[in-house]
Amino acid sequence: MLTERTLADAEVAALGECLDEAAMACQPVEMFTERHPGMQLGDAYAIQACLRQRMESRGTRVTGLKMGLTSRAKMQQVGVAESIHGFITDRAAYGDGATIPVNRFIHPRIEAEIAVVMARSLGGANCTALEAGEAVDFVLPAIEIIDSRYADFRFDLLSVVSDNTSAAGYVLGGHSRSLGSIDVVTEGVVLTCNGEVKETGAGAAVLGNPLEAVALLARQRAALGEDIPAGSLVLTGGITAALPVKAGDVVTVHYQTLGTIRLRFS
Ligand code: OOG
Ligand code: MG
Repeated sequence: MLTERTLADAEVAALGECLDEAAMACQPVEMFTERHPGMQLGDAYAIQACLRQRMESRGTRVTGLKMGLTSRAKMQQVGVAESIHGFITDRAAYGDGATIPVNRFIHPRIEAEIAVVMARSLGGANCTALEAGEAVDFVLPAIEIIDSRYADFRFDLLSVVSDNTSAAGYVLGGHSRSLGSIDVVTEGVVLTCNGEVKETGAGAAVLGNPLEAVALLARQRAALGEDIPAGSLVLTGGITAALPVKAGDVVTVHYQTLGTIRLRFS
């Protein structure tokens, strides 16, 4: 249940503050679920909402939403087998071809993702992939930069939801395409680092169809009394395992029809 809660508001606020400060200081914190054994998924989403309020109060604008742990490769990599969602912001957006200092993060990893922009709002407890497709304006290739605020990138379901699903940055690039002109299920992706192929996959890795991830996002938002607003950018989740990056790395993600995104880390 996404709304079930046991923590007091003051505890939720304190945990939100702890994660917010960890991200700003680039200092990892210990996972806190052991200290709150009765904590529920609703508490974790409440801590995430608190983080969002703190960022918005500093002038950060939410640009969209992201799904996480929507592919088997991702679930196996972090040992959490449930799809989750978080939010993304204007301060975390980088341009294609950017050079990004790794010292802005604790232990960054990159992910190849298919992104969509919503033409209209989408909601509903029974939202389907078909309805999701009808609400999509266009499709874009994306790289997400994730950076867990927990030591050693180790967490459980409630910790990672609280930590805004490790969201830390994103890059859009390539070409935008209408849904009718691309098959997001068979869209292939090749991720390279320093000229070496590191990961390969296809859109189908994401819940069988990235539009299933958009529909699941709508259902999860509905459970929280929210929708996916019109105009939102939605990252549908990493297709392959995430790749850790270090200073000096040059990474590219080639999409079969959506084009290529390049990044350098310094
Ligand atoms: C959680 C975030 C997962 C994705 O695309 O699966 C995520 C993590 O792996 O740290 O963004
Ligand atoms: Mg991701």
